[in-house]
Amino acid sequence: MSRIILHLDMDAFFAAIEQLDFPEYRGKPLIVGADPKGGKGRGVVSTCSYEARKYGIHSAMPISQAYKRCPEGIYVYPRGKRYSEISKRIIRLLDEFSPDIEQISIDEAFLDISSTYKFFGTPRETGKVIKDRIRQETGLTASIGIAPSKFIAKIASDLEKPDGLVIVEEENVKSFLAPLDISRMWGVGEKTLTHLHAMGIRTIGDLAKKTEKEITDKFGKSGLHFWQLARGIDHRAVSGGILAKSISKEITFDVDKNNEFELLNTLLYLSNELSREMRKKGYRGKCITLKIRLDDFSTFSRSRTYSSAIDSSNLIYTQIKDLYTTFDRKEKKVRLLGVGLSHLEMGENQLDLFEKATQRNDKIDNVLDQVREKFGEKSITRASLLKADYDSQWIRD
Ligand code: TTP
Ligand code: MG
Repeated sequence: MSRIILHLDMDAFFAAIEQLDFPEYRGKPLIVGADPKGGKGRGVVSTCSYEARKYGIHSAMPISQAYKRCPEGIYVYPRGKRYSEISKRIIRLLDEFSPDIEQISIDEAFLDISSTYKFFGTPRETGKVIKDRIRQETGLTASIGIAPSKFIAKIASDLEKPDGLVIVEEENVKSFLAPLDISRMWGVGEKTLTHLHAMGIRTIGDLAKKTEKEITDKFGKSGLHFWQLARGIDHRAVSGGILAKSISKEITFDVDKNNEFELLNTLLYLSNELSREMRKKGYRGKCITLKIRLDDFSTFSRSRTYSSAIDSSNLIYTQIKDLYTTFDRKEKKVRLLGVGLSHLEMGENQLDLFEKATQRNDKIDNVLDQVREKFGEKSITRASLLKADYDSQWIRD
């Protein structure tokens, strides 16, 4: 018997919550993200209301560009705590519809409803009940896709956004996928798109028609997974449960530190540790946070949100170093340093297939992990870490 997988994704999640809490924002172009500072602001758009999308604004766009497109828009900072609170309520509610649930980001989850939909009628009726319950309990709209696999359910939930409900029956899988633009596939970024277009592949159907050899010759083995998805083959199970909110590592020094080299080295170590735990648990995160406590106990955190989720230690360290160097501690000594990732995702690596640099980072990290697991913590480490011996000071978790 075929499976029935439901994918749910909230509509304009952060922006919809702002419009819910502040009625004066409703019906207006609302942008959640960095301060635009009259067009000179740095940072990016987290998300925006559907009214703002009409101006061509989208997640991860530089905030200065968003401002150019819509100076009359309302710009607000994200309120992470509030979004997590609502996310939790939604996930708790979904739990009533199936024991097999997999949360993949703050506003997205898969449910295997194969054996539970009958309690609510048909799969379509189940989708409707879930949408109604979410609206009643939170005042927000969700879009849902229901299909025989995760891949198709995820595409389906996106097709009629906002407030969508799309059902794909087993017998319609091929005809459903064939005409869809290839850019709708998970993991296809801009560079991959160029390669696919060069091969004459514009739709998912075009990709499905290629032979296995054509795909492996061009993309290597990693291309096979995408080729199979295009042919409607996807046996991945809904698993993993409910997502952690954030993962962080921090240390309090025995003696307050002032030396830049030591502080940066500590951040490198923490980035490594964080990356290792993320990869062990299969998490990636979009929002990176630096925590710093000074010798007078004043505590600061500095965060940035990125367009794609990361887990590699090199990427984490590069970003954290940037946050650290732009923080002015006014010559005060440092008592504590912490590195954290939030806006976590699970499951598929959604980065572009051709982002070679990223893949190389991942590979190096995996080798480090394996050697450490086998021979212990001190067996392998980055050259700069060997220069300092901090072991007694590490506080794990
Ligand atoms: P999405 O589900 O990708 O976007 P969305 O819910 O705002 O809009 P849509 O109706 O198209 O689903 O992401 C969920 C939330 O995650 C989003 O509201 C804000 C946050 N986010 C970022 O902070 N940065 C990003 O680059 C993206 C894509 C999302
Ligand atoms: Mg969403």
